[in-house]
Amino acid sequence: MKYGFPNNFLWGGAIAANQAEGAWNEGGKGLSVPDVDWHNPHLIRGGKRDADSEMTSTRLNDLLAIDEDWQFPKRSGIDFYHTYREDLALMKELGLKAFRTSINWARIYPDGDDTQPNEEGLKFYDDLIDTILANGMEPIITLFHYELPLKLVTEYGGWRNKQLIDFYARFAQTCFERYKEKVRYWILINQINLIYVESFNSLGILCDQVENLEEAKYQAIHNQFVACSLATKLGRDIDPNFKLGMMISDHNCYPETASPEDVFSTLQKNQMSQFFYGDVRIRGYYPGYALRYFEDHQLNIDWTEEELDLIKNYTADYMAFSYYYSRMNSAVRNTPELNDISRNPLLPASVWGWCVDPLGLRNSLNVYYDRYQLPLMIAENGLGALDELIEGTVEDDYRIDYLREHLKAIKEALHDGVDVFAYCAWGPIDIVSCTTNEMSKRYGFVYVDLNDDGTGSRKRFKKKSFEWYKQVIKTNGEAL
Ligand code: BGP
Repeated sequence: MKYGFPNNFLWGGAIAANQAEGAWNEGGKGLSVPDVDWHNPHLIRGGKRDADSEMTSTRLNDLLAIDEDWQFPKRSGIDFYHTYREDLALMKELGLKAFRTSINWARIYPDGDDTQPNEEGLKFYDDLIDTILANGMEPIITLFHYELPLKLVTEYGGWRNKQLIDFYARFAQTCFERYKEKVRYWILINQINLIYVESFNSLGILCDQVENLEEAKYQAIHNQFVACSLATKLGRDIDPNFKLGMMISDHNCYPETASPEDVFSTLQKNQMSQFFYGDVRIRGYYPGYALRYFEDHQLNIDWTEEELDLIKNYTADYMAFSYYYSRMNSAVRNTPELNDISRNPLLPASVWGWCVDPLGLRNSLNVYYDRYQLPLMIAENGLGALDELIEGTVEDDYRIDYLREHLKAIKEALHDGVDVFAYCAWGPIDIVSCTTNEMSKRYGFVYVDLNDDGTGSRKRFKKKSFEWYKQVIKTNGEAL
C-alpha cells in the first residue's frame, strides 16, 4: 500500500508576533509581557541568565525603569511589522501552504481591559492576513503567544484573576468576527502546559504577590481552560467552520531505566506535564490523577459548576503541539521541574542541550492519537543553531538533516494510521529566540543579518535549507 503525506497536507512555517514584529510602541500598541522579558541582558545575574527565578514586582519595576536602554531584542524583533510584505513573498517562494503567526493581544486591546479595540492594530492584522492569503498560504492564527497586555499583570495579577477570562473572550471574539471570512485554523493559547517554566510569560504571575505559587499557577491554568472553552463557544456561534485547536509543548519523558519505579514516576510526570492539558481541553474533564495531585499537594482551585460545564461542552477541534526534543526521567533523581532537560546519553544534542530525537516525534504522534483520536498539527519543530553567513548564504546541512529525519518520522506515523494534517517548521525566517532572547539561536530557511547586540544590515539571505524545504513541499514530502 502506498503511504505518504496526504494531498492537502499543510506544509507550513510558524512565528510569533512578539519574536518577530518589533514595533513594540507603534500603532497604538500597549506594553505586553514579552516587552519586559526578564531575560533582559541588563539583568543577567552572575554572568548567566537567571533561568530558575521567577518575576517579582521589584524586578519588573527595575526592568521598566531601564526602559530607555532597552531596544533589543524582543522590542525590535526582525521588524516584521514593517517588512512582512517582503518576508511573506519569500515564504511564497519557499512554497509554504500555511503560515502561522500570533495576533499580539496588546495591539488590539492595548491595556487588556479596554472596552473598544484599537482599530490601528486591527488594520495591521487585516493587511497581514490578506497578504498571507494573497501569497497562497492558509493563515493559522495563535491568539495568545505570551503577548499578555502588561496592565493585566500589574493591575489584575495575571491569569489567576478570573476577570481575564472575559478579557480574553472579548479579544477572541473581536478577532473571530473580524477574520471569519479569512481564517479557519485558530490556536487559542500557545503551549498551554508550560506553567512550570513560565509563570510570568505564560500566566502573568508576579511570584511575590502570591502566597502559594503552585496553587496560583493551577488557578491560572484553570482560568485559561475556561477562557478557551468560552472562546470556543463564541467562535462556534460566529463561524461553525472554524477549527479551534488546543496546543501543548511536547514534554515527553522516557524512563531512565526499566525499573518499575522509573517507569511509573515517568508516567506521572508525563501525566502532569502534558496529558493533563489535553485531557481537560479535549476530553472535557479534570482527570483523577490531577484531582489526586491537587489533594496530595493541598492545592485548592476555585472552580464553579458552570465553568466545569463549559469545559465539558466546548472542547478542542484538533490538537496541536510543538516538538523539539525528548527528555528523560528518573524516580531516584526526580525533579518536578519541567525545565529540567534531562539529557539522554543515548541521543545527540544541540548546542543548547536539546536532544535530537526524531523517533520521539513518531512516538508522541502515536501516543496523542491513541489517546485523543483527533487530527494533529505539528505547530512547531526545528533546530536552533549558530549559523554562519558566508558569501551570502548559510550551508546549514545540520538543519536539513534534523528536519529530514523528523519529516521521515511523521511519514512513518502517517503509515501507523495517525491523522497528521499540518507541519509548521519553527521560525522559517530567523527571529528572536524565545528562551535565550537572542538572535543567534536561529531556526530559519532565511537568514536575517541581525546580531545579538542589534547591529547588522537586517538583510535577508536564503540558506541552503531554503531550496531543500522548497523541494520537499513541491514533491509533497517525496523528496526527503
Ligand atoms: C517554543 C515557543 C516558541 C519558540 C520555540 C523555540 O517553546 O513557542 O516561541 O521560540 O519554543 O524556542 P527558542 O526560541 O527558545 O529556541
